[in-house]
Amino acid sequence: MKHMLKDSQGVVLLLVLCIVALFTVMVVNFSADQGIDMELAYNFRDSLQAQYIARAGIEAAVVILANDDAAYDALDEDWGGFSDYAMAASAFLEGPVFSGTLADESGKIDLNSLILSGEQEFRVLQFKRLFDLLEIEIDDEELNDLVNAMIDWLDPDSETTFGAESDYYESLDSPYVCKNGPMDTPEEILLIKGMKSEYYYGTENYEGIEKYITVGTGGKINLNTASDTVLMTISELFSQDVVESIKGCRPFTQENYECIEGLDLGDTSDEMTWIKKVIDIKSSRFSIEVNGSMPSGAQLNIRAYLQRINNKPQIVYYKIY
Ligand SMILES: [Ca+2]
Ligand SMILES: [Ca+2]
Repeated sequence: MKHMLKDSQGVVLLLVLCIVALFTVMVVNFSADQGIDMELAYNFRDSLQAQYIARAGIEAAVVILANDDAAYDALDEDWGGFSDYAMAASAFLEGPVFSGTLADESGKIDLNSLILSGEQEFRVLQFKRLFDLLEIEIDDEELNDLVNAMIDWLDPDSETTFGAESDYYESLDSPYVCKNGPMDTPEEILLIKGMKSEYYYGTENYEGIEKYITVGTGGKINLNTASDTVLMTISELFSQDVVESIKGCRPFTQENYECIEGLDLGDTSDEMTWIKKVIDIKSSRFSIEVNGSMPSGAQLNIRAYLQRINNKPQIVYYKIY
């Protein structure tokens, strides 16, 4: 709750103002509509209001990130307290509830980076290490096949390199074409040959990869926000001790990693060159999930991705569900 002590009133006020402003418009409109089927009207009003609450949350996230220092990104900044602000804003609304999360996607593994030239060997190892760390029940051959199919899914050509291209996907009962380009959402991995829903969502025996993967970040890992598991996927050199040291150094506000113990950054090996290339202290992409709900039970969720382009957050993906 440390966020609530720092500039929190301004952010909470922003959220409340966004929501109340939209609410007022809706209430005025519906007061004039008497004489029609009131129950239908109330249902419609509630679901529309839920949508406006959620939309206000997205707008608030954009404003918070527009005012954020883009030089570094860490959870002690305003955006890191978004969930707390949402809770505080709901307290002002007396009935309607607004909740949401704002997360740094650069704390996760970017699937689209799997085919980056010069890095593919390390990217493949990183992806396989994730399955290993989560103790996902998949054998080496199946994991190899999955990686090859992912490479074919992403690469622009239609030549199968031990994976699968459109000729395979078009032969399925519900056929579709191979993407041959970057994925738009991480869930797209579920379309790829060899990927099973249990690997993605997990089972009672193991956790799935869902919360550790992303797309569109460019592949850098933000040391300020990455989970222990994601940090350990970077290299075998990221032992539990190194991970603890990284967490002790947070927040990194400059690209100065000397604080980290147990990692010889002066080493000139390929492994260390890769590590230095992949680690970062900032994010280019954030995800936001918001829910607006009314006392009647009407509710609506919005998921959006915000890409930071020239230091300005822009919505690049938006889905209402
Ligand atoms: Ca920042
Ligand atoms: Ca291809």
